[in-house]
Amino acid sequence: MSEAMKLTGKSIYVAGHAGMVGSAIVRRLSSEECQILKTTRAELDLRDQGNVNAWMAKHRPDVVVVAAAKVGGILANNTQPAEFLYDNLMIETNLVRAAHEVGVEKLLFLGSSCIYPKLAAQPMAEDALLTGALEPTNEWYAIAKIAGIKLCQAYRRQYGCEFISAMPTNMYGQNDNFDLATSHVLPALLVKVHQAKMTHKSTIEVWGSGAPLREFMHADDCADALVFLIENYSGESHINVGTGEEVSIRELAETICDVVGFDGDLTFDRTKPDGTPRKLMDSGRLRSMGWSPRIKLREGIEATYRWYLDNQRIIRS
Ligand code: GFB
Repeated sequence: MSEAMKLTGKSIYVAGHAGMVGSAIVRRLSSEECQILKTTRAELDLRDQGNVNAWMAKHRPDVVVVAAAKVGGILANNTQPAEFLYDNLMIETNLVRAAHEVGVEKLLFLGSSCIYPKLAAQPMAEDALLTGALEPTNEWYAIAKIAGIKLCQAYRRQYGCEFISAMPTNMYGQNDNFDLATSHVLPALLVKVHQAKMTHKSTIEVWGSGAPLREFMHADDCADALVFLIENYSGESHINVGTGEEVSIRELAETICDVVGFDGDLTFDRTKPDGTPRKLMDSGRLRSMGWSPRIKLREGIEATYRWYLDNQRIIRS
């Protein structure tokens, strides 16, 4: 850890501010006295190097948060490998290089727990990176995110840039993607269970065997950890951001049924992939710096369901 960075008076570019994590970061930063810079996809295509360079040269932010990414659940990752690799590589390389060119003070790059090998020892510590083969359903996304970590390390080593990386676990919360074909499991099951309740169905379909274990973190907890890292962490290693608690997909589905108030049965579609059998991160480094999560899974699911009910008309589904 280096000297703490104060965000007061800084201009902070949150790339990806409309997404689940980006919007949570913007909410979290609203309590700091800083200026938040945002760009919409229509204003600035982050895959376009020339436009990113020009935007960065004009606005010269003090801090950049790379929360923009092409993201999705297991099926989207498995069926759109080209975009998951290309879009993510372009977004991160354009932002990192442009940030260096204009002398950004600090940059935070966001990755994902899928950077670790499919069969990594659990819980997965930061040094498990590149010690084994990746999970095939998301290796395209994982390779792009590993390249992003390495890019930050390379600019730090060669040019002394204050570029750091954080690897959040599976996240959920408001502004998530609720489209059943492309979403992650938690929003997908919320929608399926809600629809089953409303249409008086007797079962809902869960993909895979229900046995995989996952660790879930509410986006607001994650945003708090990310701001903590910007303020307090400087180093070459990426930092894991997780809760340390895992549940099986079956248990998750049962909790969601309980929260929504649906007492039908679960059926398991085993033609769909399970993906990584277990994905629990060792977030000991972050804990030892003094940060801990606050939102329990059930409480976070309840809040997300309330948000979903209030925003059904405007959300992507
Ligand atoms: O959340 P999810 O799509 O992503 O799936 P991953 C987690 C588990 O939930 C898998 C099962 O075992 C799915 O088969 N599952 C059950 C479902 N029902 C459903 C459903 O209706 N929809 C979805 N989507 N899953 C992603 C990676 O992996 O995690 C990304 O592909 C990224 O690259 C992200 O790393 C955090 O946890 O398997």
